[in-house]
Amino acid sequence: MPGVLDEIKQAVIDGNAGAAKELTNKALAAKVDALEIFQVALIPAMDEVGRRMQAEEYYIPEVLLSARAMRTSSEILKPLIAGNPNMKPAGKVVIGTVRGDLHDIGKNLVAMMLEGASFEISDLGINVTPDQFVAKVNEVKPNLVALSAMLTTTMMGMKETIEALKQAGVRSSVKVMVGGAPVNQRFADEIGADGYAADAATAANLAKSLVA
Ligand code: B1M
Repeated sequence: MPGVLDEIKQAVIDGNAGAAKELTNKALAAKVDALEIFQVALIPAMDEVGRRMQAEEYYIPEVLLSARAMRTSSEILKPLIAGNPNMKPAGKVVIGTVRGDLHDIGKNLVAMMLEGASFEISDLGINVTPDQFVAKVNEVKPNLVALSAMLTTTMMGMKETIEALKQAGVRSSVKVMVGGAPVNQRFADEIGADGYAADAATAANLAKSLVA
């Protein structure tokens, strides 16, 4: 049923959560497989949103609307997909804004793009201490730890978190990705991160390549 899948994809790209919900239910009523909706409509839609963001055709409001539409549809699909052996998440990610830092808009965008790229997300929120990152890593055994910072005064929290992961003996079992306005590739290299992304769309692509 390619027509309705194209329509769902377009609804997500357009950021139309109402249409995404209605069309997802319509597709399910027509016996379209939930996994197929995910793989053929939702993931390609978020890929396109990422492309538009990088091309500066989409800005934050459009991305937030698309992410909300994607979530509306994926909340309907997730219970139907759970247990399907073909539904492999791209990987698990523990994400958070580092200690002392209360900014979360960019971090949330990154989390949404990663979710759109079919990563399983554990979002620790803001003001996350190195110990909290370590505890979550021990609990969920992620492939990737994603650290966000928006202040020059908090970016060293990324280094401290990497050190804490080393101390806890789990650094080699995860990749660490960093980002946020004051962060750049040089800083990422200096603190021993595995990757740096300048924006949410790049972060999703980087995450895919880091866990590949
Ligand atoms: Co604050 N703030 N703020 N602030 N704030 C900035 C960051 C600042 C640049 C403003 C300024 O002075 N021009 C400045 C930092 C200066 C510096 O350190 N160099 C600043 C300051 C100083 C402060 C306070 C200290 C102000 C005060 O109290 N005196 C205070 C600190 C509080 C704290 O954290 N302890 C503070 C507080 C706040 C609010 C709470 C009021 C609010 C945050 C609300 C919230 O997040 N829920 C706020 C806001 C909104 C901003 C600005 C205006 C906007 C930030 C934002 O959300 N941008 C910001 C100025 C600005 O940027 N114009 C500013 C939109 C967002 C989508 O972009 O976060 O950059 P961004 O995320 C991008 C990329 O950076 C990247 O992808 C995202 C999407 O493309 N990215 C990643 C982010 N994380 C990533 C992780 C990755 C990869 C990419 O991988 C893991």
